[in-house]
Amino acid sequence: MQVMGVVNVTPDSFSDGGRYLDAAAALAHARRLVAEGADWIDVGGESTRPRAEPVPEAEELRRVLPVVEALAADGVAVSIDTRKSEVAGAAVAAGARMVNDVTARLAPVAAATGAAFVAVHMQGDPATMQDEPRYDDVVAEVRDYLVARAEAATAAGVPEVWIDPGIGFGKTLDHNLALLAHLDALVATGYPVLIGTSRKAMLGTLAARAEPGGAGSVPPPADRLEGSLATAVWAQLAGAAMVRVHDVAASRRARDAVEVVAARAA
Ligand code: HH2
Repeated sequence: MQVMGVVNVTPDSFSDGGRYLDAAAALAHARRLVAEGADWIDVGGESTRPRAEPVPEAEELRRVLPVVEALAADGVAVSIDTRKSEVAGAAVAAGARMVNDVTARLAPVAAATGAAFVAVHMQGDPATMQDEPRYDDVVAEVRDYLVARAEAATAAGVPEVWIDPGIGFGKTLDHNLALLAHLDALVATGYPVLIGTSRKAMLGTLAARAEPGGAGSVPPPADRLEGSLATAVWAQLAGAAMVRVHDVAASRRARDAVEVVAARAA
């Protein structure tokens, strides 16, 4: 399983907003994640957290392009996390090799440029997605949607298509847990599966519940490492091909430890 390190060049991302807004700080952080063992760096210039403010295209380009360009020049495998085709296209021209799109609509950019493409499932959009998410059968609906997007992307000429159930994107805790519990349904599609649980709200809720008496306080995003690692290892054991994480060193060590045991079991 590969590890993708998150670099948010944003003022408002839910866990690290504002820390790497300046290109030099973002680049230094990305290089640290590479040194810690990240296989990919996912660069984003617009938060997709619930109720995030949309970012104008010129501003998003200004945030991400210098970071993408410098990392690509280092030989780093860079993914661009965007919902805008112009940003995806410019980032690939600057050296990004993967388009990570939570709207699952940017396959044409990947097809035209030869980049890999991640189709992510999201119900609604970030402005409203957590208001009242509903599914009859969340696992089947997410799987069928992702397979349809992946087939369309392949038919359009995308050379490498990934699928991602979009943990927290228009999903309740129960929906997220059902998707994690049945990751095998996504793995069985044959498309490589990417999972992003790192520091997300569901882990804060679970951590609070796990305190004695079930009445703990919700830890802030940076204090959700245990849940992030546990769910990354869960995804690894279920056959996920990559996890998208903020804490690369710890995730990579956990991944490696599982691989050592798995090799012994083989
Ligand atoms: N989650 C976030 C952003 N991009 N991309 C994929 N493929 N899968 C995910 O689960 C995913 C994603 C949200 O996390 P983060 O980037 O840390 O926060 P924000 O959107 O607030 O910048």
